[in-house]
Amino acid sequence: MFKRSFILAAAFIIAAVPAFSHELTIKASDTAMKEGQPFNATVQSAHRFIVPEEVEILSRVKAGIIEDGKFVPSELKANEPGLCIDFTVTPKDLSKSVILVATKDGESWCVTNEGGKSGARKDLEAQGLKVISANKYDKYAKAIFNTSKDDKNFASVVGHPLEIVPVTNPADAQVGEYFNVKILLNGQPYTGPVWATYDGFVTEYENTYAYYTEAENGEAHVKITAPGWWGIRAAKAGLPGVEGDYDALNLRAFLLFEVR
Ligand SMILES: [Cu+2]
Repeated sequence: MFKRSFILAAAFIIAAVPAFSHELTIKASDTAMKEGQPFNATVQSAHRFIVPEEVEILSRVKAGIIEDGKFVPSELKANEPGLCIDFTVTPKDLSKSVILVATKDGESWCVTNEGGKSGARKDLEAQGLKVISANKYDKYAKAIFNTSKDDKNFASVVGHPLEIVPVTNPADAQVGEYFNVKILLNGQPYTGPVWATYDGFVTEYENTYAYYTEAENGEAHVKITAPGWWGIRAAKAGLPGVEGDYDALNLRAFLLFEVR
């Protein structure tokens, strides 16, 4: 009897866990970027792109600017009414494109007989819970601003474990043409699914993208179909976990850029 109700409870819990988790993106609050002046942006977590939906736990998130190849973190502020996290950067050099990044350390997330719980598998088991699965979802977002035709900085690799790097200069992106990217998984060419969408494409439905392709040997090609802010996404599930903490590591990456 216990066993049967446990299985039923487990089946219900698994069904109740969304197939897609929140994705991490970056969106500007200010329109114009000026050298040496504060520029306001947000870290967003949502199922619809790019519509803010949830304020992430601040301690798990980092966001800021890449300067001279190094990450300079900004102070993060929870924006409850805006359902996002606010941060401010001060770009020092607008002779080249500017890269903003956000990362989320997902920590271990367990599906248990008492529902979804944050925490290491061994700690939850020590509390008497039955852990059905333990996953870590780490997320990486990178947004490119102030692009120009003679710039090379747009193609900088910032070193995220899963990273989408433009091959096409965003300043050259055009409706009706391909935008080429390379995708790196721990520095090696990624093979797997790639989704893309643009701001405003679909705001009613979750997890709905304008474009799908698959990267082969780290190369993917996205046909641009509208002007505005685009997001290209890659995901890698089932990487090795850490014994007692989580069974599998899952990586998600978003690249954001504007097609003018
Ligand atoms: Cu979610």
